[in-house]
Amino acid sequence: MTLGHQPSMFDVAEEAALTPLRGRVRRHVLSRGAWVDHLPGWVTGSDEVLEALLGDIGWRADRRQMYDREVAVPRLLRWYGRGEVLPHPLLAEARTALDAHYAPELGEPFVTAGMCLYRDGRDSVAWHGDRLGRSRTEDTMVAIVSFGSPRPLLLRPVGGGEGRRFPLGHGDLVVMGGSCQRTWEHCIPKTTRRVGPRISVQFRPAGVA
Ligand SMILES: O=C(O)CCC(=O)C(=O)O
Repeated sequence: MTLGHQPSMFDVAEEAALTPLRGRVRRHVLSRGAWVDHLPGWVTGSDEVLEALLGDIGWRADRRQMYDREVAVPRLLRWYGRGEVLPHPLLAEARTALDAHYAPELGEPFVTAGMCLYRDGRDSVAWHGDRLGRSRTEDTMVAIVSFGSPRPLLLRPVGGGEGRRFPLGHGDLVVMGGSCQRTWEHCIPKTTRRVGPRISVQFRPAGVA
């Protein structure tokens, strides 16, 4: 992968490491049983994780049907199922830490890791909720760790209402929980600003997609 990436001037730690979650994650309560937890800078030394993810890890370009034509999905995708070895050890540590922190509330472990590569500002994901699996009918959590160029995650209530905006920078954590996938929608909008690559790593419980 030959995407231009400038090492961060702010994240000078050499080895990737996690900072504590307890007492530092801030919960933002949304409406109708939805919430978002946010922890900027959860991972330090994120450059080495980004470098690994920008390597040849099997990114694929997807296509989808849009009315009568097939169009390219504007981002690259890589899906890690249960038991698949993740491309950097920090990611396995992150999943373990998320399990330890959220298990009492979630009641089950995070199992899959979906990854999206936004190559530049033209890549995006449109408004949606993750409602293909159990999340269509059940409360759940989707934990996202972001690497690379900052991009905002926007949220809005289904059916209209005031939205929310969470900036997602290098090493930041955001967790969408409760009814968020059913009662709210989220997106990563395109931008005309010159931005470098961003990779989103999404941890989900089994059967949530
Ligand atoms: O890029 C992100 O952090 C969000 C990705 C997302 O919403 C999805 O893949 O369903």
